[in-house]
Amino acid sequence: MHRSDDEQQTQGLENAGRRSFMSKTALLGAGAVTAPMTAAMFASMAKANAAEAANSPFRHPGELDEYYGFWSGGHSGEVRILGLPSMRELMRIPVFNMDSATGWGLTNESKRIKGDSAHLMAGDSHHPHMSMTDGRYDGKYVFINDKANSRVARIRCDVMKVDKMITIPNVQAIHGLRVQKVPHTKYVICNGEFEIPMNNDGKSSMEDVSTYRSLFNVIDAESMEVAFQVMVDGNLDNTDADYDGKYFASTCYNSEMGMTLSDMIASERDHVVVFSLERCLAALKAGDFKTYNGNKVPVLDGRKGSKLTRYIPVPKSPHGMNTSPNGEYFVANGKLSPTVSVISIKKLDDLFNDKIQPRDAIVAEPELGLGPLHTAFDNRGHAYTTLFLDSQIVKWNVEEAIRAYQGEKVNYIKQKLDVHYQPGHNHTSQGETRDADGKWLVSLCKFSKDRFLPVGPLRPENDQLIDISGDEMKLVHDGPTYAEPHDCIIVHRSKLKPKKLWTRDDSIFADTVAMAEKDGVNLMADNKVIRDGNKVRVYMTSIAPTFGLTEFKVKLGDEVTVVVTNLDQVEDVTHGFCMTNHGVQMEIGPQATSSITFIADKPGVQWYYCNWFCHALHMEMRGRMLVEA
Ligand code: K7E
Ligand code: RUQ
Ligand code: CUA
Repeated sequence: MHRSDDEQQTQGLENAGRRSFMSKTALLGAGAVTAPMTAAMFASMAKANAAEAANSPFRHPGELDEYYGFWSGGHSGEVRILGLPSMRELMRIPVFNMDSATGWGLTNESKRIKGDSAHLMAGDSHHPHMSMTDGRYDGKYVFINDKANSRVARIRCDVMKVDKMITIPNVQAIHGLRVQKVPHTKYVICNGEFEIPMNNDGKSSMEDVSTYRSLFNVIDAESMEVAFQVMVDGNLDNTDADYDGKYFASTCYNSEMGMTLSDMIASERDHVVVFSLERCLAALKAGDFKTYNGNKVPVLDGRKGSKLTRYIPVPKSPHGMNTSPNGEYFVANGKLSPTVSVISIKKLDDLFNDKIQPRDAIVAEPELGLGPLHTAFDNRGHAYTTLFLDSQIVKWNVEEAIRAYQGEKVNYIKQKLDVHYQPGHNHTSQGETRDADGKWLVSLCKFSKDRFLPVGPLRPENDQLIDISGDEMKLVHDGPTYAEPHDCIIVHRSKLKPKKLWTRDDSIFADTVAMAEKDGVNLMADNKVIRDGNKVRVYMTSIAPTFGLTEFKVKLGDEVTVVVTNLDQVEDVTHGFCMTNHGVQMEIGPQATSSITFIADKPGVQWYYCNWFCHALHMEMRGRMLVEA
């Protein structure tokens, strides 16, 4: 599947392209023009340079990026923030993983947020998507799924930390996730991928596969509770929402309900399920639902023949689902078929009112190449589809594909660009919103093979940046990344206003503040040890380069909770708290409170220290826990 045949030649060409690109930019920077030129030559060159400079991937030291990228960390379980177009990694947000730098998964605050899954330290994040208002990013939240443990988490973009996480009942493996785009993100939608018996209690038959179901999940974005689920035929893969606030669509790759690979790909067609939000809400209101597995989540019946859904047959095993930013089309990507299926959203009212047949909603099925997985869009009517097997991005014109489907002779394919190698998702700058701007495309390639220095059998992936602002796609940057960015979004920096300091009323540590109040402790001033049976609560402040307590005493076997409040008001002065030899570490941001609980199971002197570099005397920022045997 690797393109070893012509790869050397391809790489040579690209290196040449890249060199000339850099030298041109360098020339522009130096302002040097060596050969005499006519005014016309100069004007045309200046224009070309200006266009290139306007979309340059280079950011010089101290220059800020134009976009935030939110990257899934795949089975690392995290989310990463990149700056684009430099592709510099700016931050990591621990989500479903455990993180020793910040104490995510260890602190009491993170355990409360993780709730019933506080004990899980692993995850598989795929699809980060930002909340929207009227089809545009609103900078409030980023939602992400955990395929491994069937969870959904919410990142608060003012502090870039997770503030809610839920485990979805009645399903296994949450895969595709998107948000309602219009009128605003009231709901987050996501797919249960692996079909399971309803109920899955080990008492109902596990042999009779006909009882297995997948559910579509609709989550309230504010409360982060499951509003309702919809039972479907077949499993579900990826999903997206329209720009009218009416429909959601999901791909299904195993309509056969096969339990083995060969069974799963047996039939020639699978389908796209379209959900009517209005009809689902009406059924919910009418009490037209059942519950399963002993929980109260309402499950609507959206199987074939239901008025809540429509099933549109498409070539077998579709994967990605992408809505065009003009709100006209759902595009289902063929994966095993070389085609994508373009569904006209305008025709869905007629489909739901039984005025047309399901296949009548398809307005184009262009043949693009081998292994189409995901499609992104610019603001000029083009679509960009990843071809996993061909290791290419194909740029095509949507309206021309529709004309070709109607029988007109038109070549809708504009360009195929080699990428390195095997791309899954791709994403354009703001391309899943009305603000699609057609400037950048990122191709998330699963393999990097010969593109970087070898680092052992496990290789990085390759996130490639492509300039799509001109007529031709140009590859401008190779970005090695750690396992495994499935998906990303590219958000203009004007949409986000992150805080520089924490505010004391933050909900993330509100419960810890309440605990201190109950103990009569003023977190902003007091340094106190409170004993409550064999539970000891140690409250201390921090201000560079000292902790408010340089020693405290406990008894062997005590359960110790250390609560640190960082009084520093200086931007960027984060402290840490690490108890040596206890696996205890956490971050305390400026003006934040963090807490961590552990058993004092080692007698004698136990040093604690600050593990976030904060001051010239950072090494001296430490104290002793004296543990009496
Ligand atoms: Cu295509 Cu999980 Cu979005 Cu991977 S999925 S690539
Ligand atoms: S997946 S694009 Cu390899 Cu998890 Cu598919
Ligand atoms: Cu405080 Cu380092």
